[in-house]
Amino acid sequence: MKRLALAMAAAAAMMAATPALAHTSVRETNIAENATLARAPANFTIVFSGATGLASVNLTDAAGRPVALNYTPLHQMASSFAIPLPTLTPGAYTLSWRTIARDGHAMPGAVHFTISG
Ligand SMILES: [Cu+2]
Repeated sequence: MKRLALAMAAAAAMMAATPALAHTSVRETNIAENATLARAPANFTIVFSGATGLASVNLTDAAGRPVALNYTPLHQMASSFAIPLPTLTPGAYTLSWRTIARDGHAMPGAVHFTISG
């Protein structure tokens, strides 16, 4: 068991060290990290460096409570996505997402922002 655990740790380390050729990175979002906005834009837009699968998008408030989003992940890869945002009351929010790269790896990302009202 110990040998297996070591082998798995070594494999994980090798995968982590592999250049992320198959992965896309976030090129642009219309909400910058730590932005303070008077009100939320109609859509959260996110552009990746290449086609990727957007598996999930979640919005939570300052207390960590989920805020419902009217967004159904596409079943196809794309390099940009627009997620409709509801009207948001003043406060701090976190938008988080998970992309699935062509090689199947999940890549999380998030932006934190504040609605000043
Ligand atoms: Cu990968």
